[in-house]
Amino acid sequence: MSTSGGPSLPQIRNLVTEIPGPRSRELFDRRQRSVARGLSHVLPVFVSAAGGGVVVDVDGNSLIDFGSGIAVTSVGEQVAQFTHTCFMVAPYLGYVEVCEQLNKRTPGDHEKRSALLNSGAEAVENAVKIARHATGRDAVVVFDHAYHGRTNLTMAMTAKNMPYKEGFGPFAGEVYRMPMAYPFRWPGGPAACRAEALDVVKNLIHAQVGEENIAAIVIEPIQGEGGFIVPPDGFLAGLADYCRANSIVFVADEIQSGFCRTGDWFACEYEDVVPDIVTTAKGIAGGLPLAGVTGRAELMDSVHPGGLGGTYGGNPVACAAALGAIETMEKEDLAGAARGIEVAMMPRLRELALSNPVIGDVRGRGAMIAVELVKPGTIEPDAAAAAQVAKTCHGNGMIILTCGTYGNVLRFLPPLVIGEALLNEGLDILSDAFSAL
Ligand code: PLZ
Repeated sequence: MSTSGGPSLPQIRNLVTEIPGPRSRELFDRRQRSVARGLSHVLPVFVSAAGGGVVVDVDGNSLIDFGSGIAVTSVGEQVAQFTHTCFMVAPYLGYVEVCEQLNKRTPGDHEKRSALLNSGAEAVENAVKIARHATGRDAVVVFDHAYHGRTNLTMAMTAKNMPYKEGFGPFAGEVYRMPMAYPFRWPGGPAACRAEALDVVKNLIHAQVGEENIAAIVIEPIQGEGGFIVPPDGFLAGLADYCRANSIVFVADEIQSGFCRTGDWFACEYEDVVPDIVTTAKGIAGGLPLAGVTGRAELMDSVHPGGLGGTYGGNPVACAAALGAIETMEKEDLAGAARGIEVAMMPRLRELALSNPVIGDVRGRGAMIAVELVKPGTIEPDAAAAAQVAKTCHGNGMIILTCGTYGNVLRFLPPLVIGEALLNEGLDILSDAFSAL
């Protein structure tokens, strides 16, 4: 297993066991218990190193490589052990281990399977594919202010036209949009939102789509690009119950909110909501492109072998990075660190709101916090003020991002490992920027 790879690997074919060997067969059993059946392999041999023209497996067999992971590793100069085999050509342990971690860490202790992809959008696409395949239904329900990606289907699922959709249609069909439980902008205010939102959504679904036609309801437990919108307690749980009662797959898009960002491993945990499928990306692999779809075993494995895949999905280097990142999150309790960031930031932002009526709402959870800017005394969005504050902060050496359907939300996503001094300095810069408005 510790064979180092790269072009210095002996360029010989050498078979020391049958193919697949006993160690590969053992790992394949483990693969069957964690990875979605829809991903198939050319050869069920687990790779431990590769380089030049050979691939070395976990049993010590050295195979000639005439595949290059489907035409990728053309020059044969892979790093340390190997950069790529393509999981569909020959599996490797890192992929299985990431799936095991996802299965273990995502909400719910039911039997799960995972599949790995390259980007968040691809994960959402696959979640929809799987839900449609498992239910035999077509319709997908999404929400106002949703962001799910930039591919054709995920553009259709994303709410905001400019810049994401303008001029890029026609979009995928069978996507239905419902009002989001957005307390600050709910007609009648936050209390009415809590009381009414779920019923409004259920009634609209019944009238406009029909429960029995819906494969999946897809929602970000805290909406990201749309403005860090936190639905009132009970909304997600009610939606999950409704899905269960109507055999609809409940998909939580945790691509932005997942992996400790909101103070739990996943934002759904805050209310003990257990989704049928969870999509992940971003924080999963410390900057390397990796995304996951994790779901109930019976849903995931409803897909025929070969039905899921992709050349790079679950690339070995990205998997190694993910395993390292997940270990760090656990060891350094980064979920706890995110809760600490909330404790440090929230009181100061609330105080800032008292002296700056342009701040209409302060919201978020953990290290996913935002302020929404409005014309004082109204809920009319003030995108110019948000842009101005962001610009002042940038000029003073601090990166902050805006978001929201109306571009009027300043969002704060500090790294979970940020120190207290730096965090406070950032809040000082922000406060000065509001004073300068
Ligand atoms: N689902 C909830 O937040 C990505 C988009 C940046 P990809 N959000 C950042 C931009 O303007 O392109 C995102 C998300 C949620 C899906 C995605 C899509 O993830 O990895 O960018 O495809």
